[in-house]
Amino acid sequence: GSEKLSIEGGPLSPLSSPPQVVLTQDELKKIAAYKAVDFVQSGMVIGLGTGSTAKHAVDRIADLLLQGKLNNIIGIPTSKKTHQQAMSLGIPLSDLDTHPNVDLAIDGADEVDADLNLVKGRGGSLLREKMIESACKKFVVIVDESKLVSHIGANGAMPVEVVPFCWKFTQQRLQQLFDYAGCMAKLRTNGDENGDPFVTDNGNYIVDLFFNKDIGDLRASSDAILRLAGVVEHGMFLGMATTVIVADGEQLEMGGN
Ligand code: ABF
Repeated sequence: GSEKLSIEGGPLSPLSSPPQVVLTQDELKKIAAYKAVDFVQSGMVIGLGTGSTAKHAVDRIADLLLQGKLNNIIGIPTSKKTHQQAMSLGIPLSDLDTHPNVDLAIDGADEVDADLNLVKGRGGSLLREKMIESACKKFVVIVDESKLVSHIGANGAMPVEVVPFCWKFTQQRLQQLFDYAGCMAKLRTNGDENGDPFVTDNGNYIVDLFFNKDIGDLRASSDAILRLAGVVEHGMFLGMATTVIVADGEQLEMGGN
C-alpha cells in the first residue's frame, strides 16, 4: 500500500501553514518497530519476528547491543530469513528447545482487529511465529495503520500451512469447510511461470483461503481448520497479542498476560 501519514514537523514559519513531514509506509513501520524495542531489557530472551516491519526491530536490537545499551540478549528467530539477518548483525541466537520460555516477542502482522486478533503468514513464516509467540510472556505486534481491520479474514488471504502429501485433497477440504463464507482455497506459488509451490521453512506448502463473507466465530473456525488431517497450522493468531503498536504512535494495550 501507499498510505501515508502527515505529521507536523520542522520550525513554524509565520504567515504560512506549518510545514508537513510526510512519512513513507516504511518509515511508519520503523517508528512502530523502534517503539516495540523500548520493551526490550538486558538479559531477555526475545522472539525475533519476520517481515519488513519486524526487520526494523531486529536492526534496532542489534544497534542497541553494539552501543552497549542492551546486554545479554538471546534472540529466537521466527524464520530462516530472520535467523540470517540476526546472525549477520551479531545478535546471539538460540531456539525454543534450549530456551522454551521467551520473555518477549516482536513481530508484524497482516491484519489486526479491535480485540488484537491477528492474521499472519502472508510472509510464509506462520508456524515458527506461532510456536515462538505462543511461548512468550509478552507479544508486541507492530503494524502500520493499513493493517487495522474490523473483521479479520475479510481483506485478503488467510494462510494455512499444509503438508505437501495430497495437498489438493487438503485444499479441497479447507474450501468445503468454509463453503458458507464463499471460500476460494488456492495453493501459494513462487510466482514464477512454472507455478511451483511456495515451500515454507518447514518444507510444507501454503494454501491461502479467500472469503467473500464473514467467517463468523473465529475460535470455532480455528478449531475446525486444525482438526483437518493434513493441516499443520493456520495464520489466525487469536488472543495472543498483548500489545499492538500502530505506526502513528497509538498503542492498544490488552491487560492480563
Ligand atoms: C510476518 O510478516 C508475518 O506473519 C506477516 O505475514 C508479515 C508482515 O510483514 P510486513 O511487516 O512486511 O507487512 O510477521
